[in-house]
Amino acid sequence: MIDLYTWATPNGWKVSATLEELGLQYNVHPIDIMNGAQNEPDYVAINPNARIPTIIDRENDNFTIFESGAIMMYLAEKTNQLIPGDAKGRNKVLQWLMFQIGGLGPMQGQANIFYRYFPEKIPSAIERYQNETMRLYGILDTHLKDREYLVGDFSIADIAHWSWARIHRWAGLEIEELPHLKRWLGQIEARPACAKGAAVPHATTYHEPDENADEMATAIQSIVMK
Ligand SMILES: N[C@@H](CCC(=O)N[C@@H](CS)C(=O)NCC(=O)O)C(=O)O
Repeated sequence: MIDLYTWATPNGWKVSATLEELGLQYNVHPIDIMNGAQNEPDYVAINPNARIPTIIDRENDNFTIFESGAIMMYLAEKTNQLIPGDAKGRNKVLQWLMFQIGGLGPMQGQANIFYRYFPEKIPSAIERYQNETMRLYGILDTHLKDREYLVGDFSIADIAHWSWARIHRWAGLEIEELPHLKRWLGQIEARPACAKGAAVPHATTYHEPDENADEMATAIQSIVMK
């Protein structure tokens, strides 16, 4: 059994969707980041960065892992699924996974911050991070032009990018002009396991901001400004 410590955000979905796709049994421990649960000493003891997600693999000497990408790699390697069996294929998945961890995640995260949460609206900061996120979406779109998935069969690289790109509207971005990205997003959204993972620990409306968006943004603002 695996213990998953998470909250309803893209980095959390990366792991819950991976667990669902792999059909692994797991217990969910919600870490309410809006109320500072990530900073509690018991949690920081398992995640020194005080961020979600974290897992503990009870079947492997309580092996504890923080950083969503490292967790995804561990789960894929544990099961030999969602990652190719050959060295080059594995490295290709790692390349796209790293591209998400070092590129899309941080850039879209900052676009969210300046577009949604920052109390002062700074047009140049919003533009910078929205433009950079769109540039990265464009790279994914071009790559997906001749491919169903990022690397061969569906893999953890797809789950990682989908978890972020699915909430492009939360960053104020539309992808109508990126047809391959749009097609791929729709394909993954339609996978029952991914949809289930994206509702852990509870469903959200980040992907389709509604009339509650301002209220959600104000609540999140408090953790961003700390
Ligand atoms: N590099 C980390 C980033 C994790 C991260 O930033 N998690 C966010 C939610 S998406 C969080 O816990 N935020 C709480 C806070 O900012 O205090 C990973 O990929 O696991």
